[in-house]
Amino acid sequence: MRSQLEQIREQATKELELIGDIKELDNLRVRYIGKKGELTAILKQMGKLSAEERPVIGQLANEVRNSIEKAISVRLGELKAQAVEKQLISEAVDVTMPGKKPAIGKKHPLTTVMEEIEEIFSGMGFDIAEGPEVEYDYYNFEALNIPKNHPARDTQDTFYITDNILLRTQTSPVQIRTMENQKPPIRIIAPGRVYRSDAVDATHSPVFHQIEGLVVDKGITMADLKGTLEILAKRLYGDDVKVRFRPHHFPFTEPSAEMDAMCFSCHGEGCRLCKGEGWIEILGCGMVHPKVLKNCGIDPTEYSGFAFGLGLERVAMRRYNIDDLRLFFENDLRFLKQF
Ligand code: 2U9
Repeated sequence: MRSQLEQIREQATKELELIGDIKELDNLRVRYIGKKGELTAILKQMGKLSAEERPVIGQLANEVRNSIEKAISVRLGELKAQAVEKQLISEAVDVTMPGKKPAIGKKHPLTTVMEEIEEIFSGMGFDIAEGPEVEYDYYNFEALNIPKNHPARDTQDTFYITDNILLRTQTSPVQIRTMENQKPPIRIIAPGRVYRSDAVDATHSPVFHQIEGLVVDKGITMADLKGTLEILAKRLYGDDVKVRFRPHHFPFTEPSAEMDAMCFSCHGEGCRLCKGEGWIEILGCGMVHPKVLKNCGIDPTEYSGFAFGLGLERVAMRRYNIDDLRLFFENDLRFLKQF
């Protein structure tokens, strides 16, 4: 029995050296010192021994068990260290490698200018209102004092879905809807996409963007209109910009006007940029027509208002010196990356 025990110790020690992973190591432990292991099998035969031999062999068996346990734990430590080392090597990061620059997109120039104008009006206490691009004829034309046979329908020809549903030609329907649903005081801008049945060229597109504004309250006058729009011009083009208001006609405003800014390039002398005029047209505006207020259930004898509208593409073209409107919609990265 003594020699059997010695043999187990020798064999286990030899095998341990060959073991390559933790699972194999556990199998070995079960095989030698587990409940059904070789050492236990020998101890079960202790009954056959004499009373003198039993404590001696018992002590030896304990020694063998302890030494195998110790060797297993040493080997386990080695295997764990090896595994960590292997993982460290496989997961090593070469911090000297050049990094990969993430491809971060940019804002479209129209978005940048739109947000800038929204911010100017937010700063003056305006809310931003939105509405559907597919509209009823009533909201796009009729409520705005443009009945079926009005000549303005020619200049604002659009895409019809049915006889009375169309793609909006202006964002004005948003203001009509707001007036229907909200009591004055009203102070909103309506930015968004609009549609017209125009052929594409350097200055026309069947899809473009407008920002319109509406203020309705008691005692609103042309002075409020001029003051507000002059602030817009100064914020967009600098404090020294000079503006003028020229009489005009729109069916939905009375009186109506167009606001020009003195040419930034020639300061009124006349040059290529302003086509010899000395002035550049910025927007259209006017006092909301009493009929339009009435159409929305607002009493024109009690309330008055002003409105304005400007084309976003034209503002952005001036800002970035772009001479072809199509560039905004072609999504050519060589163009877009410049902003
Ligand atoms: C309501 C009442 C009045 C909005 C207005 C203009 C003048 C105007 C054009 C500028 C260039 C359109 O993009 S463009 O082609 N717009 O000149 N727009 S007053 O007047 C309104 C709007 C809503 C209820």
